[in-house]
Amino acid sequence: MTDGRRSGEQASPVQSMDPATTYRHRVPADKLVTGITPNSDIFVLAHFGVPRIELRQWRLQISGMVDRPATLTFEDLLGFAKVEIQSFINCAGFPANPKIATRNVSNAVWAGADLAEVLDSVGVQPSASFIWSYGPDHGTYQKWRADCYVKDLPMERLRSGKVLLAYEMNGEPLSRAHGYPLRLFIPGFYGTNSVKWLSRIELSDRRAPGIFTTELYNDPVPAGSTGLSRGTAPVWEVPPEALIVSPAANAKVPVGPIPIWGWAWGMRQIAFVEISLDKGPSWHRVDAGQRTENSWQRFDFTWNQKTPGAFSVMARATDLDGKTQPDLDARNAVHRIDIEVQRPPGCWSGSPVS
Ligand SMILES: Nc1nc2c(c(=O)[nH]1)N[C@H]1C(S)=C(S)[C@@H](COP(=O)(O)O)O[C@H]1N2
Ligand SMILES: [Mo]
Repeated sequence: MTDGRRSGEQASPVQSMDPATTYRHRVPADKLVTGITPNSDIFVLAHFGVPRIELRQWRLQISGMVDRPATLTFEDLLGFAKVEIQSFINCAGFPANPKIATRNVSNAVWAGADLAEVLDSVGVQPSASFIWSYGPDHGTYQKWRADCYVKDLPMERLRSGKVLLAYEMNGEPLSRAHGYPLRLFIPGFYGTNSVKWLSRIELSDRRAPGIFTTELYNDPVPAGSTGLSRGTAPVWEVPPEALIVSPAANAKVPVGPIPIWGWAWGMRQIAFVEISLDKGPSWHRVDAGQRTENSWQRFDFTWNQKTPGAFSVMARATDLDGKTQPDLDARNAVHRIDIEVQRPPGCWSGSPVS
C-alpha cells in the first residue's frame, strides 16, 4: 500500500465507455425461479454505460478524513480476509420518479474485503461521518452530465452489518457490466448506492455533493419530517417489498389448487407476507421463508379457485418492525398481477357439429 500517486496521474483510467449510453438488462419476475439468481439473470443498470478498465492500471484511493491516505492495488485488496454475504440487490428505479415501481431485483452471494477492515487499516478520524464512493464512469444520463458517479453512505451503516468491497458475484469475478474489477456492495441498501468500478473512497463529515446524491435518489419528504438535507431523504435502506414470481402476469391457469409464490426482501427481515385475491379487502397471511444473511425470502400460498374468471393476485410484505408496503405510488408499492383462471382443457365441453 502506497500513496505514491504523482499529481495529475489519473488512477483507474477508463479505456473507453462501451456502450457509452445508459445500459440496462432487465429480467421479468417470472424468470426469477431460483433462490440464487444465475449471473446471466442478474439485472444490470449503468447510467452512463459500461467502462473498460485495465486491472493493472486500476487503483483504489482512500483519502479525506483518514490518518494514512492510501492507494491500493487489487493485490493489496486480496490481502484482506475474504468475506461472503448472500444478499438481494434491488434497483430503486427511476431516480427522478420515486413513485414508479420497477421491481428489478436479484439475489446473489457477494464476496470481497470487509470495508470496515480496510478502513481500519487507514485509520478513520472520529469526525468522519460519511463514506463517499466514486466510480470513474462518466457521460450523460437523460438531461444530466457528470465526470464520475458518486454516492455516499453514513458511517453508522458499518455498525449494522458488513459492507463489502466486492470482487466476486456467485463465485465468479465481477463481469464488466457488474463493476469489474471492484464494486462497493451494501447489503440492504438500494442498488444505486453500491458503486461499481469503485476507484476512490473519501471520508467526510458531510454528504457528498453531486447529482446522484442531491438531485437524484434523494426523495422529497413532506414538511415536518426530518431528513439529512432539508426536505429530502436519501434513498438508502430498502423498505419491505414482495414480488410474485408465479403465476406470471397475464397467465392463464387452470381451476383447482393454484400455487402462488414469490420473493420478499428488505433491509429488515420480512416477518410475513399477505396475499389478496379480491383486490385488497381480504388478505391471507403466509410465512416468509428463511433468510440467509441479507437474502430475499420465499413465500408460498395455495389458492383453491374452483370457478373460472379474471382475477388479480396481490402480495404484500411486512418486516420485523411492522413496516409494510404502500398500496400505490411508491417504488415498493404492492405488487399486483392479473391472471385468468380457466376450465382445464378436456373433453367435457362440447359444441355441436354443423
Ligand atoms: N459507477 C456506477 N455504479 C453504479 C451505477 C452506475 O451507473 N455507475 N448504477 C447503480 C444502480 S442505479 C444500481 S441499481 C446498481 C446495479 O448493479 P448491477 O448492475 O450490478 O445489478 O449499480 C449501481 N452502481
Ligand atoms: Mo438502480
